[in-house]
Amino acid sequence: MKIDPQNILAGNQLAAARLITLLEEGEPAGVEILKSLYPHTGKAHIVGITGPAGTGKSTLASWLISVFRSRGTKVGVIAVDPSSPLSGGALLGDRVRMYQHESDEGVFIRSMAARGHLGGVNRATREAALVMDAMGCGMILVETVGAGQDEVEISQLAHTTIVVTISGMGDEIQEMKAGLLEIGDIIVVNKADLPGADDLVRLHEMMLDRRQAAEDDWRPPVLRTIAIKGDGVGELAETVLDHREYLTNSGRISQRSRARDLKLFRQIVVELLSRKMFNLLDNSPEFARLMASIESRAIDPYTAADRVVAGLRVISE
Ligand SMILES: Nc1nc2c(ncn2[C@@H]2O[C@H](COP(=O)(O)OP(=O)(O)OP(=O)(O)O)[C@@H](O)[C@H]2O)c(=O)[nH]1
Ligand SMILES: [Mg+2]
Repeated sequence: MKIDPQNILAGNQLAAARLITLLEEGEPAGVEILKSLYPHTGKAHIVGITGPAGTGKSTLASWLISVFRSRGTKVGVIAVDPSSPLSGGALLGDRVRMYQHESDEGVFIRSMAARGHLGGVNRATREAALVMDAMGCGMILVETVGAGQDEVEISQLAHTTIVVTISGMGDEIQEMKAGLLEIGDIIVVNKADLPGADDLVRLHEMMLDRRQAAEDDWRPPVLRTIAIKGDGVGELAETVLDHREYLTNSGRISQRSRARDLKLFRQIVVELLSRKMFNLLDNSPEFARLMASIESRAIDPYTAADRVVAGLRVISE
């Protein structure tokens, strides 16, 4: 079915959902539409919400949606690999609240599979964010589970990264070593109704103290929330807006956006190159011989790959 880019610009959710599916499937038709939408993007503020599993990211996201909606902002939500068995496949933990959002034309929710990609934030995620941006979503929330490797990627996509932690996870120190805190523009200690929250806040502050930073740098605020009750979520939303203002005033917002676009560009180049290369290689008798040699163990895959790469100029058109 044909997708009219005008419908997406007008905020049509069905058209947007179809386009995101095309993009996920890597359909060239999707990319053509995205090209025409691109000039209308660049206005959304992208907020990453990351942290270990079960810390309350979805519950917080749900509240943020409510707060931003009450200000009349259109909100897009991307849940990368929603894993919580609690949500039973629904996107956000609190199904009742989500249900309310789902009937709200100003909220567009999409879940996406990380597809084994280490980063949890793959090209399709970036593209979904572009589609939501073109739809007029002023805020885009991207929820990912921070498992230790993917923090950097979410922080490259997002303008503002919220790191959600809870006390009593046992491996708190481990998590900080892994760099989760490093990427947070805002650190949240959620489940502050449970014991140990104050200690964790102090621990986070201590880690931040040790971080060498320039005078005018943004020091990530450490906020306490009780997401199940909505405590502290208003302040969290305010802090997101403060951070956006800081980024705008310091000129860092364009830096982050540029870095994001360059990252996407590099991903696209890699994908296009590898597709093109394998198209060419599949028709190459030399490549077929190398594959046969690997199968018969006449050559090791490393040496074979070296030969392919060394011969690359041969296949350049
Ligand atoms: N006691 C307490 N429980 C909370 C709080 N916030 C969330 N929860 C509960 O924690 C559980 C996980 O919440 P989610 O919002 O699904 O957490 P999540 O980080 O999105 O989980 P994943 O997406 O699976 O990583 C749910 O049972 C929530 O009701 C809180 O402030 N206090
Ligand atoms: Mg979740």
